[in-house]
Amino acid sequence: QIAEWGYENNGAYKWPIMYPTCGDNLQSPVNINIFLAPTSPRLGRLRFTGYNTPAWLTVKNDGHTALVEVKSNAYIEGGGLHGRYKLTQFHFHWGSDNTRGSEHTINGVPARMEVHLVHYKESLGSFQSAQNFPGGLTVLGILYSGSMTNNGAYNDLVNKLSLVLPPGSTPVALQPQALLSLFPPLVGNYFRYTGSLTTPPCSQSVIWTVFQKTIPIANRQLQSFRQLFSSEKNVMFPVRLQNNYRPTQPLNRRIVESSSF
Ligand code: SG7
Ligand code: ZN
Repeated sequence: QIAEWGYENNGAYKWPIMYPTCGDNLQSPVNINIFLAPTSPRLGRLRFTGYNTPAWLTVKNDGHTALVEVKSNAYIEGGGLHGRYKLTQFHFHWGSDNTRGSEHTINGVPARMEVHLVHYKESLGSFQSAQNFPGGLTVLGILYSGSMTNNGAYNDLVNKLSLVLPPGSTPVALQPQALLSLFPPLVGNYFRYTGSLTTPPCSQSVIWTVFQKTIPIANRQLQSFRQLFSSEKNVMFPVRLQNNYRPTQPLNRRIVESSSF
């Protein structure tokens, strides 16, 4: 029987055995040293279409993350990207406590959660075909920071997580919501590098954009993510889905650049 990939028991270190690309040299996530990131004149503002009007969203627990599928049309272009990219889903990586959880780290420091907005190049037709082309995918990453008060934009999502606690549960509709209300840092400065999916098969097809500003989130809201169950099982007990982040990977010859506007 083929064991499924996961995060438990240093899971990420075993991925290259079954998924050789995970051992390749353009992998994600990475640490971003903001003092070493040169500003690139190529990296102007990203342009967003359909991010400001209410989007149809559903949330599910896929066993590895809380996955929000986007049923409305939302696109990005500009910001050094070639062509237009369509948003298909966003999902989260979080920790068991506030000292860890994000995949990217800034100056060596992890954040408590990170969201990934997954886009594929529209001209390649579908996510499936785009994921095998260099630059076929572009993922926007935003980190979260602590807050004493609830982030109201997340109330509906957080409440509905309680309806998808088991892995593989049916998707639940969210109230239609403007994406920019969930992700205000999207309009700001960002870092850019070339990398991969952070889960198997670790395809090296992703142009990564990580934003400088964070999104505030209250501890009790984060706790709702930590209540979900993982698709990984110990012999007898279901395990909570926590620390579903991959450790940072070597940059090798890559340079993380900074936007300029
Ligand atoms: C999460 O991260 C899911 C995956 C995603 C993976 O496990 O969101 O999504 C699906 C549909 O399985 O994998 C192929 C893909 O998008 C990796 O995405 S990430 O690099 O942005 N973390
Ligand atoms: Zn991700």
